Amino acid sequence: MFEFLKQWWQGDSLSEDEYVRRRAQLLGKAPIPTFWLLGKTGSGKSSIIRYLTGVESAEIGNGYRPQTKTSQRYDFPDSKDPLMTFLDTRGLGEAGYDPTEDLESFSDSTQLVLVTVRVLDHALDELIASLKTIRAAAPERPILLALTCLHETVPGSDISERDLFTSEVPVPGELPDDLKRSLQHQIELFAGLADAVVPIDLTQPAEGFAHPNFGGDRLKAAILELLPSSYRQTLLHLEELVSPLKSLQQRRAQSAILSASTIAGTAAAVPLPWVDIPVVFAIQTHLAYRLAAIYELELTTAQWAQLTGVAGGRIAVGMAVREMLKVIPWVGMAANAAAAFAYTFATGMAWNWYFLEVKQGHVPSADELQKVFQEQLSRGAALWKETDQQPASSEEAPS
Ligand SMILES: Nc1nc2c(ncn2[C@@H]2O[C@H](COP(=O)(O)OP(=O)(O)OP(=O)(O)O)[C@@H](O)[C@H]2O)c(=O)[nH]1
Ligand SMILES: [Mg+2]
Repeated sequence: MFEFLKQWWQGDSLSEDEYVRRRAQLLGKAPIPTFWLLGKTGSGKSSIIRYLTGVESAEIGNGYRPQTKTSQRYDFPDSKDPLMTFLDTRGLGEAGYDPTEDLESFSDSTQLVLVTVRVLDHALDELIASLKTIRAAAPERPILLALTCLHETVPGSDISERDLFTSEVPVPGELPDDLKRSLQHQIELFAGLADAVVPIDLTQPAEGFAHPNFGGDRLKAAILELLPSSYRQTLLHLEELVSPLKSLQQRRAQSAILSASTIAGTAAAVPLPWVDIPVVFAIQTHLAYRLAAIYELELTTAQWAQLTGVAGGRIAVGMAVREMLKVIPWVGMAANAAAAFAYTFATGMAWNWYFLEVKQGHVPSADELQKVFQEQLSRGAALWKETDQQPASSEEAPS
């Protein structure tokens, strides 16, 4: 029966094969940030992934997939609905890391290189040489240097008690002399290679430092500052997504919604208006199935009809455009992308709400569902506007 409904809902717009093909294509173009992590073993790459995603190191380890001889890939939260990708380059520091193969396989798809260096590490010739090659290949791609393990320069004291660092003052005068000297040395070494330098100390809570995620906020702010604006979306809303208050199901549902909305936005970012409507609908249909599966729900025909009737793409496209123009005041290509993003977001959020209600034994009415959809449409439009128009600043960074 599901197959029948699916066909009815999709009409003859896209075959399953065609959808899979188009989605893969779009995924390649979608603004899903990809970070290239470069650093010697033990320099803090995994610690940064753990901090940014909230996922435990062991789980990250299991989620790695080999990418090239020297690098592995980690998709957050998973490769099904990726919101962020990390390429973790290993083998640095062992003689003869050659970034050529890594450059060939992912140079075009990474927006930011994140270099990790222990502040006391002075054997960096090889890293610097690789970094020069990487910079020469794409001088416009930003490179962020994270100087890690700060406390090793001042054994016995806790510099995380007060954060004196700012983006303007990378080496504050009040720091202990040894730390100042080490920082100064690394900053000079990477001059011209790093676009920003962020000193951090991501320690384990058991180590007993006042702030185990010392410098984490500054790291996030620097990443937001350097990323192309269209890629900031996920990062800005990550805190909400990984909120420990939410159940695993809800977090998976949220990331499925955000990921589908981002891909839908990409599908619509084409010069002709609404040229990719079929693919946007197909993305939404698949999102509905994905959400139902996440909540382990079987939909009845009546529920399905109600859902698609309210938030469904089958209602005239013209109406959707009119709705969108009320909340999004601009036209053209960006408006298409914004509309598809917000529309998919609202659809997903309305379904998400519906499934949660059903789980709790309450089947919402069409009016209630419509109300949630409208609210989420404004929210989706606001999310897009926020990332599209505002330059990132440290105040905006999620804390
Ligand atoms: N104190 C402190 N410890 C850190 C910091 N960054 C990493 N560590 C610790 O150093 C060890 C290695 O860190 P990882 O994040 O696993 O290093 P990595 O770069 O992923 O290392 P490989 O996976 O071997 O390439 C771990 O025990 C971390 O807890 C930091 O900034 N401060
Ligand atoms: Mg690691």
